[in-house]
Amino acid sequence: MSSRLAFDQRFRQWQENNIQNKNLSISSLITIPVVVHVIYNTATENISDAQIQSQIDILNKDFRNLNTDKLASTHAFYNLSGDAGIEFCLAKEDPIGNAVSGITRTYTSLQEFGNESNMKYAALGGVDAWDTKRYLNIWVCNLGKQLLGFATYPTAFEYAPNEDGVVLNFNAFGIMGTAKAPYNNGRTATHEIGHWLSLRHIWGDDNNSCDDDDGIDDTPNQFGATAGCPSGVLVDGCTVSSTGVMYQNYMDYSDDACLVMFTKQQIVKMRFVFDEIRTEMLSSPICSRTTGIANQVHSKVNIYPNPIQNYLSIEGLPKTRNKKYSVELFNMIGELVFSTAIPADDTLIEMTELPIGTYVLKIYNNDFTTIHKVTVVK
Ligand SMILES: [Ca+2]
Ligand SMILES: [Ca+2]
Ligand SMILES: [Zn+2]
Repeated sequence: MSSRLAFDQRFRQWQENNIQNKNLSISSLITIPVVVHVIYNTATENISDAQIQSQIDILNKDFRNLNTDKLASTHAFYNLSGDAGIEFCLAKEDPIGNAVSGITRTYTSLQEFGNESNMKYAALGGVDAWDTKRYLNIWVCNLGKQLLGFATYPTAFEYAPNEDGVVLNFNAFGIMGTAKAPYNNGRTATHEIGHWLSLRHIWGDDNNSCDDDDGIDDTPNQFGATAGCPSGVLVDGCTVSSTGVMYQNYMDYSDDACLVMFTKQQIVKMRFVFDEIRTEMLSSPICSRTTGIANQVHSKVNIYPNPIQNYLSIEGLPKTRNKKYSVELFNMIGELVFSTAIPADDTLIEMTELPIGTYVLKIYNNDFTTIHKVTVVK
C-alpha cells in the first residue's frame, strides 16, 4: 500500500474514533511560519518582496474563506465551503534564532529545475530547507514551461524531511510582477499547500474514471481534471446531479479565477495533519516574535547623501551571521540597473554612471533586508 493511501486510512480511522470531530470547524487558529526561498538565474526570476507578500496575503484569505471571489451565498456549494482557520506569516526568525525577513535569495547557475528536487539542495544549485518541523518551506524558481508547482504529501515528512514543502514556478506565484495569467491569482500556492496538508486532487487521480475519489465525503465524485474556467453547472459521468461537479475547488485544475473554495471535510483533513504529523507547528512562536537583531538596528542603517551625486555611503548594517550584503538598485519600471556586494562594514559606493532619476535601493542578505527610495542628481 502506498504511504499516501496508508495516511488516508489513518485519517478515516481517526474520523471514526472522533465522531464528534467529524464536522469540526475551527477549534483554534493555526499560524504557519513560511520561509520563501527565491532561487534565480535571471534578474526577472528574483521576484520582489511585494510579489511574495501578495502571495502570503492570498493564502491568508483563501485559508480563512475570506477571498473576495467566493461563491454567492445562493450557490449550491456555498454551505459546503469553510474556513480552515489556518494563517501564514513570513518567518520572523531563522532556525538559529536570528531575526529575518522570511525570504532567502540565492543565485543559481541552473536555468531551469523541472520536476526534480534539486532546488531543495544547496549542493545541487538550490537552497537547503529550513527545519521542516517548524517551517513551511516554499521554493520559488524557474520550473520550465510545463509546470506550475508541486508539493510533498505529509507522509514525505517521515521519510524525506529535507524535501518537505512546496515548490512553485516563479510565474505562477503571487498576483503581480512575474505572475502570468491565467495563474496570477495565487491559487497554485493554495492548491499545493492543500497537498502539503494531505488533500488529493478532487477527481481522485484515477486516469479519467469514476473508480476512485479523493477520499473526501463532501466533494462530488469527478471524472477527471477540469481545464480553463467553466461557468454554471458542470456534470460528468460520475456526477449527474443538478449541482454538478465542484470545479471551483482549490484541488481541481481549473484556472486561478475559478478556484475559490475548500470544503468542510477537506478542512477537517487538513487540520488532522496538525494533530498527527505537523504537531510542532501548532505552538510555534516564529510568527509572533516581535523583537530581534534586525529590528533593533533597523533604524540605525544610514544611507546618505540622498539625493546621490557620485557616491553613496551606507553605514550601520547589522552584523548578521551572513557577513556580506548585496546592494541592488532598480529603476522605476523595476529593472535592475546596478548591483554590487559589500561587507557589513561602513562602505562608500561609487555611482557615477547612473542616469538622473528615482530608484529603489535594496540592501540585503539572507538575514536582513532594507529598502530605500533614492534619487540621483548630477
Ligand atoms: Ca469526494
Ligand atoms: Ca475520477
Ligand atoms: Zn495538484
